[in-house]
Amino acid sequence: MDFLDEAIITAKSGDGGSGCISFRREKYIPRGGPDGGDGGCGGDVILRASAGLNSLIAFRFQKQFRAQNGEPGRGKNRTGKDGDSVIIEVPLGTLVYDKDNNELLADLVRDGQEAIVLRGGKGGKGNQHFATPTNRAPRKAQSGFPGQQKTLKLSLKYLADVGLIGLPNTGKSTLLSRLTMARPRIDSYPFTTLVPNLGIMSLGDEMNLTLADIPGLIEGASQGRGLGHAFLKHVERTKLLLHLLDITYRPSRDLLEDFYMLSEELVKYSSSLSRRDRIVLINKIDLSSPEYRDIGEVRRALEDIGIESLAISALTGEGIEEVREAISRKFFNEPESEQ
Ligand SMILES: Nc1nc2c(ncn2[C@@H]2O[C@H](COP(=O)(O)OP(=O)(O)OP(=O)(O)O)[C@@H](O)[C@H]2O)c(=O)[nH]1
Ligand SMILES: [Mg+2]
Repeated sequence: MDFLDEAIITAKSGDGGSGCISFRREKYIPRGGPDGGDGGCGGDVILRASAGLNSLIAFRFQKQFRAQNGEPGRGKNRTGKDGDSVIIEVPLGTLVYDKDNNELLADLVRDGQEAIVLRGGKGGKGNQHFATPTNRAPRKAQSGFPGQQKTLKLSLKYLADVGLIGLPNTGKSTLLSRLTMARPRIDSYPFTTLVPNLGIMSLGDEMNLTLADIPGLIEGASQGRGLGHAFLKHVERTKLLLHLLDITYRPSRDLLEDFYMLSEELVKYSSSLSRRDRIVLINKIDLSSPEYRDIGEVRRALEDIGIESLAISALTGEGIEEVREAISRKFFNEPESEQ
């Protein structure tokens, strides 16, 4: 599976080059003064967010990064060359922690955003700096300062505007492919989606929203059942959740029960996520039949608890325009809710 959202790497910034001890030697100047240049600075370790990446998979293979050391200073007051920094590209939404103390070092959210997580050591001073009236020929220079080394924990948490959640097989991936250009795998068995998918939904001029489709959740996900709730973190930074209910799913049971069951799993995961703005989408209405619960009734019950719902068919496209409008309203028309 070419997806990974947690990785541990080690990184070291470059050591500074040492300062130089040297004296001027020129024709006709018998005893030249000190001219030892400074050492170059060691390179930094820089993390840079790149919109072209969507997984930390590269770090399964490469786990060690090292910036270049600075070069030593030289005679004639020449400063040593600075070491090259190492730039580590990560997907947008990558959080960088110091693994040893769990301190958050950076949260990279914009394309091209950079964070220097380890600074290179400074170069040592050459003997040109140590001349004094009483010691005009100092045989002394500083050695370079060492770089730093850290074990870093990278944790990817997608930055999506809208998250798609629901039990397995409810049609989340089908809906993502309806609303965006993404073409995730869709199949008639549960747990088709094993890793999150992202898609961009265009709402006219320059108004794009990112949608995240995550693997299906089941009762007990918070205790690790099914694929567990490990992927819920990828919808944690969304503003809106689309919660899919499948009218054909477990027809002997109650659609509302499915709704409450998954809501309960959200509460167990994070209370702030469980309070996130949510629209319920009752999917697969093209298969409506009297054996399934009356959709109108379900919608009224949801309305009673203040939850907006829509009846749709992700397969035929019925109701999809209303979904777009509802999403668009949440993002572009509604005044900010005071949460
Ligand atoms: N009849 C009908 N079938 C649908 C509809 N939406 C999705 N399906 C079918 O339901 C099955 C599951 O769809 P997916 O989109 O893979 O569902 P999912 O929620 O992403 O499933 P997981 O990734 O396994 O959690 C597929 O066979 C789809 O073709 C719909 O509106 N009507
Ligand atoms: Mg899916």
